Amino acid sequence: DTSGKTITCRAAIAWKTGSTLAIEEVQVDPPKAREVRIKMISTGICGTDDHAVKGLLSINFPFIPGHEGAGIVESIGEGVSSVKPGDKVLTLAIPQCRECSSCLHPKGNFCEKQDVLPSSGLMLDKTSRFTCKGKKIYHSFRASTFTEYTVVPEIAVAKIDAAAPMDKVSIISCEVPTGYGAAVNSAKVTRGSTCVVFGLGGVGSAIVMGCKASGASRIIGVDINEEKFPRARALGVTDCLNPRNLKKPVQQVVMEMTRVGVDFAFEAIGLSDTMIAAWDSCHRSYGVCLMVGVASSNSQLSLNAPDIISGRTLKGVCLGDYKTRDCIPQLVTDYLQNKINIDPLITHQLPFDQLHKAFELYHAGKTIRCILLF
Ligand code: COD
Ligand code: ZN
Repeated sequence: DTSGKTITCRAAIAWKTGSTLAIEEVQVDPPKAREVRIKMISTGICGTDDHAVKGLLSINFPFIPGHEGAGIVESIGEGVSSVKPGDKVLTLAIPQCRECSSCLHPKGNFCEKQDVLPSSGLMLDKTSRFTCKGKKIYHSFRASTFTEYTVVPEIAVAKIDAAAPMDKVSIISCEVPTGYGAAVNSAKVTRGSTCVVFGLGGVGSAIVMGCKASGASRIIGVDINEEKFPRARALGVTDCLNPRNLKKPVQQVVMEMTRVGVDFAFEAIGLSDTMIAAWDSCHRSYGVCLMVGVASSNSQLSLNAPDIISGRTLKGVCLGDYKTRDCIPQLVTDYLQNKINIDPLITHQLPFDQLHKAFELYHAGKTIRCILLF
């Protein structure tokens, strides 16, 4: 029985900005009050983790990356009531405290207890549960899933169906709600509509799935990596555009293709230029532009101000606007009941110790999602 004891296990540490991850032996403290220690079973590699490791987000080093995780509760701290040891759970990059302004609002999901923007890398009591070679190691995004064991606040844990296949459902912790949810829940894509999706990586592919499931009749996919096109077409993309092979700005091409602009535009890259292109691709009166990509810290977005009056909607969205603990477990159940199929989003599965190979495949643009298995 490990409960109440420090666990020594393997974890990946980002020691400093831009350095490659190192798999190290770490000490994981027992969970304090209202915290949960989880034995990780699988974790996805999300674009946001790569951004974080490269130092593009405001985050403290050294830290243990990863936020898209599925695991089993190993032990719980005092006062934890929503999960117990042995439960299957997902980690949540955006918690749901059920007490703050966002949680109490009918629409809000960006809980005040989140630790993404900015990221302190600390638990709610402002301390860390990880040590390596005597040094304090920071957490990331209330999760840190590139480790055999992690500690997270209870408000950042979603209990899921006991029948969930744990080697796959980790992507329902982030990629699926972020992408699919942006289309079906935030934008509420309408039947017969025209959509454009900038970025056909993991999140963009999940957006395409959501547009297709909502009955969009035309889905334009934009990516600079044409290797992403066949898979995107299989998910429902009807037209593929590579901005690097166009003679005109991509938004102008989208305008010409649709004559009036799209009903729904999604940005899933995290760059200001593609955010502006998405905005400019929208119908100027009723178009809706959803910003899904996480941009680098301190980057700015500059839009033509007079144009805004025409009626378009610009909306940021995180995790599909889902109140995470309330809604994410249902996505797992929907998957088990064949209402959504996440399988096409998973292109690779590798053992945790092949983390470097997984990042190489990601950087080479070969993956939609690579899941690491513990
Ligand atoms: N033009 C067109 N396509 C581009 C460009 C460009 N200039 N640059 C890159 N791309 C393509 C790449 O070829 C790739 O196919 C795709 O964009 C990006 O996909 P991935 O697979 O690298 O990244 P994802 O899909 O895993 O991650 C998406 C984001 C990178 C947008 C990332 O910001 C993110 O994870 N957003 C989710 C935000 C969220 O809500 N997270 C929850 C809290 S962390
Ligand atoms: Zn909250």
